[in-house]
Amino acid sequence: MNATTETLANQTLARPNFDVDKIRADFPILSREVYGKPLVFLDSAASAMKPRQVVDTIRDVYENDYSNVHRGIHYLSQRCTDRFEAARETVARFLKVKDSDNLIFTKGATEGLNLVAQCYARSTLKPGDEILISELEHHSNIVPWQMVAQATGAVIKAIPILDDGQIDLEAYLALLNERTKIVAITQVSNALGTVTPLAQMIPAAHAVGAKVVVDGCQATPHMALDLPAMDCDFFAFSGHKVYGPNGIGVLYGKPELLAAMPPYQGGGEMIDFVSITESTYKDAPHKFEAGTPPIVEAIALGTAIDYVTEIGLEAIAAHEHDLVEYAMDQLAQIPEVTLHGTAPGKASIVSFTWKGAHAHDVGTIIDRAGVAVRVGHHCAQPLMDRLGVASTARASFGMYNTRAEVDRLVRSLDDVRTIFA
Ligand code: C6P
Repeated sequence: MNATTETLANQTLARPNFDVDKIRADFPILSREVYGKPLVFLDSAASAMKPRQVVDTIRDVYENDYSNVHRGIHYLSQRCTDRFEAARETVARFLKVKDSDNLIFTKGATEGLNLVAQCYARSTLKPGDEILISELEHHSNIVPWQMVAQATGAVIKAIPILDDGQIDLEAYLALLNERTKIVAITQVSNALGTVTPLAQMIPAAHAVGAKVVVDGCQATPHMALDLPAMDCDFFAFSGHKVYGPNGIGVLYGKPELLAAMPPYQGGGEMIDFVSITESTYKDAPHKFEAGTPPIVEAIALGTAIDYVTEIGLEAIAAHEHDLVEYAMDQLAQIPEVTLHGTAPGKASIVSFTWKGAHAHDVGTIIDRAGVAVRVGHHCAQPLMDRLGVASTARASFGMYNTRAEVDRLVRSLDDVRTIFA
């Protein structure tokens, strides 16, 4: 590291109301050591750590208010139902969705995307209809569409990317036609951090009559969202990436689409009336929430959202943007490193390979220095093919990371150089 970058590393960023030390104090796990070294956790894109407030909510519900929801007339059932539905309202405010009935609790983004594929696409697509998905997609936004295409005779087409990891907008616009029925697109690439140009993509899809399914998994922790302004038809995310528990996620759908969609799971609490041979269903969201839902997880997701909202998504985005820029600058100075994904305005993720070393070796070596990154294909094999690599090392930042931790990452790579020299 040269003198200039060292000075930069020690700068305290002028962000009123954003106190990274105070935030870190809420995440006890960040103070632990691994292999006798202080942990540097750079794997929040896989799953973010949980603040004490979220853990406290989980304990509080189980110790004080726990019961099944929507089923009981007794005090605790009503109390727990109120907290569960209050969490849905919190998610609605977070996404700026007016009516929380348009929000379905799922177990994560994967379930949300599969729900759209099975309940919406499967009953509406015809042979020859086209589904557009981008080369950036996570497998959760690829495989469900393949399953639907196989079942309906629809055809999947890829929206190409440019070499820096941006969507090739021109190619996308050229792909759209009257056969395009679904555009399924991530808002932020989990492997590269690219932010996709939804403001241009969504109106263009609507202009040919297609519905747009947004995978918001990597966006919700990093940027303020306004779904009505975005005008997507469906939007899915996972609670565990936005500092909430795992086992809970949310699917948003436009009301007219949810109303027309059949449920894909039957069971308790999604029905109005059941006889031995047939049933009628409740309205959304309940018709898509068969069985006992992840009650405590949903309530604690509400706490996680309150937590990030209090800090402010704009402040979080600015802090993480600084970390990404700083990390990209530092890593670009290392001759053995190739950065993958250099699109402007990237969110929170830096992917790289090391000349002559497999990403798994890089990850294993720096892990011994206490630095946790994800290595592999990041559940984005078509993207790896497009980049011409088998795998990358990925550092992903949360609001609790610091420039000093980026420096630890960079220093830990000296060990890779030593071993592979
Ligand atoms: N990506 C990562 O390390 P689930 O597993 O349902 O919570 O989320 C799936 C998913 C869908 N879309 C995107 C863009 C994602 O990043 C993920 C999860 C993690 O990148 C784990 S594979």
